[in-house]
Amino acid sequence: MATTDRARTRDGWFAAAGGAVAALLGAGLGELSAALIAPASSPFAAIGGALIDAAPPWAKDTAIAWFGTADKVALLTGIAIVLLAVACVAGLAERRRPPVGVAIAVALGIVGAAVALTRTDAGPLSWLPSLIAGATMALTLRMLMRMLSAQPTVRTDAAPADAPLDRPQEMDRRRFLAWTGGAAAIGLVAVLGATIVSGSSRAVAAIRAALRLPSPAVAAPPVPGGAELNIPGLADVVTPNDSFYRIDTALVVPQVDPADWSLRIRGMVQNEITLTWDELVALPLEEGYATLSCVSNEVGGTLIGNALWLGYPIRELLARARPMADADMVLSRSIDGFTASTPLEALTDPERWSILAVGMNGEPLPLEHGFPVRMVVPGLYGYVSATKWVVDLEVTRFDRATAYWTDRGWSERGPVKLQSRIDVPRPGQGLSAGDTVIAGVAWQPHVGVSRVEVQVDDGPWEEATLATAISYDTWVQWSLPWRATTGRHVLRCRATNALGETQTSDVAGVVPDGATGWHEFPVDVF
Ligand SMILES: Nc1nc2c(c(=O)[nH]1)N[C@H]1C(S)=C(S)[C@@H](COP(=O)(O)O)O[C@H]1N2
Ligand SMILES: [Mo]
Repeated sequence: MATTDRARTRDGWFAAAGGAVAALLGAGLGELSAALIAPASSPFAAIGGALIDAAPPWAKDTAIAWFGTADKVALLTGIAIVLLAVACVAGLAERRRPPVGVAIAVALGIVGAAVALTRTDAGPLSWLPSLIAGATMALTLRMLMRMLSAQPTVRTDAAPADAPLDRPQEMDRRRFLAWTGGAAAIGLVAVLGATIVSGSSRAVAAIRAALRLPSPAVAAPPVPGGAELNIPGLADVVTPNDSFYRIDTALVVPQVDPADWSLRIRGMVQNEITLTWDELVALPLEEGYATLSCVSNEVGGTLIGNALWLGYPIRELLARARPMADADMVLSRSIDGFTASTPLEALTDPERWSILAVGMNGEPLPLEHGFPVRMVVPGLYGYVSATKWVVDLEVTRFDRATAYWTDRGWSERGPVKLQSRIDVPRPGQGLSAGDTVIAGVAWQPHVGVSRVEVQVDDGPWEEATLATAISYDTWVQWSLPWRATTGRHVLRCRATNALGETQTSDVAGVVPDGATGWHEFPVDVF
């Protein structure tokens, strides 16, 4: 009896493993065919993208809070785990009650295909990879489970408990294991192949690497000598591209060849415009520093960076397009369907350096920062202004159109709030008593910062020394010497902007239009 039971549990494990392997093979061939057809049609990317778009705002915040910029890896891992669990269930079901497992596999394929069809960046064949994945999984499952149930596991004759299993049955198990192993190997090779092939959409990376941007007609003045305080642990005043925060809804970074890129300016305009890459870079480009920040940046958070951008003022293009008098918004659209609503006046204002950017810190935009063209609008959070891979500007009205995040509970307008952050010392860091320094950054792009004050415990607010700001469009570093005494101390800071307004102590979360409150935390001095 014991042997029969053992054989039954063992076959249960085999069935679950067979399900998992069938799913691996299906997913592998699905991803591989997607890589060959179009990266955006990857079943994983389509489902992940749909989940991102459907996620309520709190889910987005939690994902960013838990995983930071690894939120996409976490999401894909989550999808893989769920798929694996469903696959194991499908394996068990197919062994017990065929063709239930096959039906589950087919259903997975159909769901994937349906989701892929709804993606805005879907090509005409976007449904195919998911169906290939589902069909492969179904066929593999059927074949493997047939081998597994070729012989009844529960023998009706009363065989002695320790009798060896029948030869033919053992043969079937061996065959099952061999085929399962083979399918797993092919699945892994397919996944590997998909990674390599989709990497060959590195074609665009190669195009970017070979690209030479024109020199600016209007160069940025050099960074003032006193702008970088060079304090270890303090954020660099100019953020290098590879450490610049990245936030977007794109699971697969859009691959846009500049030769195929064009921008349409349309909607409530008297003169619709189409601009190609060659036309854009032939215009007199301007260079300047601007600080970009995310509305999801918590007080003290790091979803902010400052870069040297190269671009062309959007106001010049809008002047050519001639917006109608009653238009008040520009809905910018990315090639992957993301949209942002920017007040028209922020883009036409001669005082605001709103640009179509092509360069970042002396290079073409990195792919994940919007290559070949993105928007940058100093003073507005990224979600209402900084559209990456931008291909369309629709002049419209706030009461006629809403943007991606507005549809998900965020404010339709997002001016950047006055903020300051302590970088040195770190929260919770242990310090030795004596002379040290408190340092950080403060910002309200397009307005500018005039003062930063620091308070230790309940002591007086002390004015920090501001570094030289690069411009009112950038953040500014600050520092204050501190004679640290033994014990636990709470540090806090607050900024005052160029208009004389002091940063509010009122605590607000990031939804719907950006966090407020003072950055404060304890440090232990020994
Ligand atoms: N196409 C596209 N552009 C986008 C987004 C996006 O999801 N898709 N996110 C916006 C948000 S919320 C921010 S904060 C900035 C971030 O730009 P970065 O990733 O270059 O730092 O991009 C903006 N542009
Ligand atoms: Mo953002």
